[in-house]
Amino acid sequence: MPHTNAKDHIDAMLHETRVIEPSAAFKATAKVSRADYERLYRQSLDDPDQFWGDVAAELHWFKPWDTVLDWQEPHAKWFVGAQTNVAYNALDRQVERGLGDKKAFIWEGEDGEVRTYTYAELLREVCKAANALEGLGVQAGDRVTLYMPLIPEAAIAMLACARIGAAHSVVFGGFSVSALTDRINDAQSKILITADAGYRRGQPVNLKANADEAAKNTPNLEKILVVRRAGTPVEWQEGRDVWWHDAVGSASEQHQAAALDSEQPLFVLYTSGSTGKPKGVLHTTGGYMVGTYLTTKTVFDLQDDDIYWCTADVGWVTGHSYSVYGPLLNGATVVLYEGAPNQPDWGRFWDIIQKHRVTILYTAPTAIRSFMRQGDDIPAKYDLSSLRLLGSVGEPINPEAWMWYYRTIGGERCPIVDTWWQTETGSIMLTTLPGAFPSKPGSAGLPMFGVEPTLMTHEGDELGPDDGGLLVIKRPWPSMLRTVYGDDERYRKSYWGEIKGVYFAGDGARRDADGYYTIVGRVDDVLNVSGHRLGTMEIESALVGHSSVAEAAVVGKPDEVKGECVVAFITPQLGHTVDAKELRAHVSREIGALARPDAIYITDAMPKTRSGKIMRRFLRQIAAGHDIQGDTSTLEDPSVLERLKATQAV
Ligand code: 6R9
Repeated sequence: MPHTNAKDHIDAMLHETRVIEPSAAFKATAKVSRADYERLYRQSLDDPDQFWGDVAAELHWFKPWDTVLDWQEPHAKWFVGAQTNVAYNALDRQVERGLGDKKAFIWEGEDGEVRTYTYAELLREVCKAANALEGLGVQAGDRVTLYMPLIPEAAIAMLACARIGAAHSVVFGGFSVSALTDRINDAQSKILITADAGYRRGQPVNLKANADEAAKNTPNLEKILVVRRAGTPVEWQEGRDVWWHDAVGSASEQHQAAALDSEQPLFVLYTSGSTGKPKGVLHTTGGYMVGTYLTTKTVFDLQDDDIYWCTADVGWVTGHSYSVYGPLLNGATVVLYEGAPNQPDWGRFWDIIQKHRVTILYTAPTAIRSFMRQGDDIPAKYDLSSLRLLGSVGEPINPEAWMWYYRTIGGERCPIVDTWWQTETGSIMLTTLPGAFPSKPGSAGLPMFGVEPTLMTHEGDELGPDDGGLLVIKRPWPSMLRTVYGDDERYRKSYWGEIKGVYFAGDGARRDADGYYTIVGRVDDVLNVSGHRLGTMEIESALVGHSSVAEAAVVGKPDEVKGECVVAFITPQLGHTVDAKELRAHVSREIGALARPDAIYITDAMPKTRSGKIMRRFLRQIAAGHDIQGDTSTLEDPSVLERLKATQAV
């Protein structure tokens, strides 16, 4: 069963009995009432064609669909035969319905610079960027890699790709050269879009220098389009490198959005799995558009005058679905913030909320716990009265952090939506719609429209309430991943092959008598560090790639702020000494700083079974400082455990 959270943490969630009702005022204007939810949810399961057809009809299609769903397990096609364009729906449609002068983006740089774009302005920029990309030879069906800071050009580039039918592959700006290289090669991108540098905690991060390094080992890459963000010096390769302000700056403002097949790939986004290298999760056009449109509208109860802020970087799926596509498809005003939450100090988020009169805040538990540690007097200095709804995503939120968020940030006035979903699901799967249901701190809640979850054993037996089990989804939904890019076999095996006939999410969960799901954590070898997914295998293979390391085992350890942190056990190569500092730098180079081990145990032997398998469950106990529990008799040499317990981590 789930091992990723401390036992007390799970206990706290399972014994949490508080029920927090939305206020009468919130309910009065809410988009979806409890009765609406019950009726629509029923319809979404009983008559999915009607339900999804009605939702899709709120958007623009160049050609209508012949069939809503074609399901040949495990492959789904949604809105079969239809043609549409996500960027057209996000921009042109909004201008056509009179929202041209409404603010689409309010962007704030870490250095305090503010830029705003109306829908009409954003449409113009996206048209120019689409023309520029076509001028560089990008065609429908190509992949374009983005390696960018959270600047408006990142969203503009994504939308420009969507407009011409090229799939974007956004690589988080914190990933290393080697991670970038692998992702460019896996997607076979011919074009990379980057910036000279982005800002992180006041320091420029030289993205272009990393891009130059990656370009040495990416034979298919032809062009690098570079946004000037920081004004830092860059190396330049004539013929290959192109400035954004030249190519986009001189491009025409007229561009006709391509009428794309509903199943045209929209983006690839790499995420960690339990085995091997990261998987390129592939999402397509029509279904993803409908899923993010509906969930943004209902979960965030979007009203015309909301100022909506999702703090996720576009390098993660939350940034795709809820900083860019979902809110723009709904014509919302979206705040984007480039930098760190503690720059220049821990009041930065509250300052942004006060300044821009943010009404909806969507952020991660790890951020909430960091703020909580800084004390209540920091948020108390700011006017947070504009807020009316709060959201949480990325990892389980402990009830203590939930209550702090509710009281200190939300002033006991704002409902909290705890949203469970994944890169693979594309949009929110479980939550409590804010005006329809009470929340229970720590529990994600109920299924969204069209989502049919249950709990199962590994053998595929369904479990009743209060039995912890594996969270699965029993039928396809529009925004689900279509495949793993270039590896359909891996798609079949990882998602629809683990348990026959259902989608296996990789999470363990419980369900209470009201049908609320509480997620207790991953059941596979995936860690969740500050809301970011990392495969233990990925980190292990980075570690053994270092000349001083013979063998490595990586486990997660509960962490008060990050949720989980990385702990590595290392046996050195004969005749080598392990330098922990160097090893951490090595992992940063191989994957990125977020994968750097917090603690490293250097040992002469690992606890192994007689067949040579490392027993990670004992390593987790040691990392957490717990007593050894469980049967140690299968170990080849039980004394290894005693020696490990006496070892100091470095
Ligand atoms: C959206 C996103 C997915 C994994 C998922 C689960 C964890 C996400 C959660 C949550 C408990 C929530 N997770 N939201 N756990 N409560 N509200 O985070 O996607 O990066 O792919 O991570 O994150 O373990 O399986 P992704």
